[in-house]
Amino acid sequence: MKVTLIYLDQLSAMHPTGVLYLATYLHEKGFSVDIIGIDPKNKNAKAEFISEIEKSKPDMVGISLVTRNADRIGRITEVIKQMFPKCFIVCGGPHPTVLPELTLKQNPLLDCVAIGEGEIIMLELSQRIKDKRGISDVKGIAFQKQGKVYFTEPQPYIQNLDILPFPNRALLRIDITPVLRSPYLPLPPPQLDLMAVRGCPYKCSFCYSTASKIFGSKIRSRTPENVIAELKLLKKNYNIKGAQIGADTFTATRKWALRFCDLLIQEKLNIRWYVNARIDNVDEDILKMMKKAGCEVITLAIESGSDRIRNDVLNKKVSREQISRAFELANKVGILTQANIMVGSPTETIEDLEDSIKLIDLLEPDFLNSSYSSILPGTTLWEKYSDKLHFNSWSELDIEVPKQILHTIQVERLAEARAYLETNYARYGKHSLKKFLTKSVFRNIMLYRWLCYLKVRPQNILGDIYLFSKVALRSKAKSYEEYLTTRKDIATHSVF
Ligand code: B12
Ligand code: SF4
Repeated sequence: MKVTLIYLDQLSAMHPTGVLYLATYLHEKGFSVDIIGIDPKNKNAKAEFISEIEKSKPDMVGISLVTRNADRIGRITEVIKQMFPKCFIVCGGPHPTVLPELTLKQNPLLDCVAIGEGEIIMLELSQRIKDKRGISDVKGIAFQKQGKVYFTEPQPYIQNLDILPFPNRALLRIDITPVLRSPYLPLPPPQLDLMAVRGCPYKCSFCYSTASKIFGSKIRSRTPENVIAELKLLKKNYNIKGAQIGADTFTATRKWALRFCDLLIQEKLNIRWYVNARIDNVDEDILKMMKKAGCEVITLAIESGSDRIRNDVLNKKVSREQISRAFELANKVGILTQANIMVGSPTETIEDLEDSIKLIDLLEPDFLNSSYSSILPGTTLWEKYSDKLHFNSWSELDIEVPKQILHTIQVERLAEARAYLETNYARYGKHSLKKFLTKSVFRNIMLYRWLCYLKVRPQNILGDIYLFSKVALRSKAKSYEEYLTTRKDIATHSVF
């Protein structure tokens, strides 16, 4: 019995954690598993896919799907069914989880869709297919029969996440060096990411309820011991020096975070790490402990400098005071900060946008991640505003293509605001040189990173310098106002 899992994206920047979890779990349960990555940007993708699937000879295929790739599965299922008419095809991941019925209706060749956490669903489906039994009693799926969609009972979440084996990257059967040395994270290479926690109790309108439909609104953590064991294994297998500890909100369960840091200090693994945390649940003690345990960078999601947009529209529920305090404390303990900011949220005005820029200029984060404020299916924003969006295909709902935002502000103006912020605060931003000269933590992490590169890939140091000269030296303006005066073609008023 052969199961083939398909993931759509470039595999060179980060690994598909969900697919790796599914593949490893099935492999451990005795199934033969293949992973095929399809890079939609590759011109030869179709030919390469045909050759891969030919070699794979699957009895069952599982496709992992985010919304921006949802138009592609029609063609993928056609190829599979033409080559292997008896092959059972299931699709899971964020898109079918939030739009199960529509995914089935738009893709009649799918045998079923999986809703939410996938390990148990995949195992039960594989066992049924292997034993040639029906699937209608498998919990957590939806399927079509004579044009009608049927839902089974929800699949209960796995309560003890420690039962899951660590994602086995060898199953990817590709060279993982580019990921180990990716310039993506501000950490020393080799670096990898792992997922420590599942579930989120918050209700940010641009995300809720997608994340909670996948993993529930209750936080389920692996034990700190189990996460440390995975870090040790990654250290042994890949000699990692940097790690991203994935958790929707690392500090949300304070006791867990403290225990994790404590163990990491005892183990002396010498791994520098990076996490996301919510502004409203960091304090000095926990940040100090994190720093002591090797945390170098923390992402704090501000999303908007306008209180109205941040709290009333995006439902982030964090105050300006909490934001300032969180950045102040991180600076104090010596953890580098990365700010997440979104532009183009529904009802955003020029004044709101300028509030965001002013706040960022005030906080001076060490790194910055900017994006358009996406309205994606399954979210509260989607329920409220999707009828006002103008898009022709799912592929247009990509956070880098501003079709999934309401254009209350000219898109050029939004792009300029992002460019200004990125020019100043992204890793190779204008402020990097100042930070390199004045901030020892920033300097140390860059020097350490270059030291590691010297051993594994010296040409990357030149790459860093090139990026810095390209980004940071591009803008000469001292303030946003001055920056805008250099761009007279940009309208300075809201569209309505
Ligand atoms: C980390 C992350 C990333 C990382 C890495 C992703 C990775 N390692 O796989 C990066 C930065 C690369 C990324 C990129 C993007 N991301 Co992202 N990302 C996340 C985040 C925070 C966690 C994902 C993760 O690793 N989860 C851990 C694993 C274990 O879970 P999982 O992948 O969901 O898989 C489980 C289930 O979904 C299910 N499952 C998944 N696939 C399948 C397939 C089958 C057959 C079955 C049965 C089950 C199944 O079973 C898995 C195990 O339980 C989520 C938010 C969240 N909390 O889920 C957003 C999220 C998945 N991302 C999102 C988006 C929009 C994107 C981008 C499109 C953004 C962009 N334009 O660049 C790209 C798309 C990349 C891609 N092709 O998948 C959205 C998706 C929304 C949607 N409707 O599509 C999410 C849900 C955030 C949000 N709330 O809006 N992302
Ligand atoms: S954005 Fe983060 S905190 Fe907000 S609902 Fe999504 S996962 Fe939870």
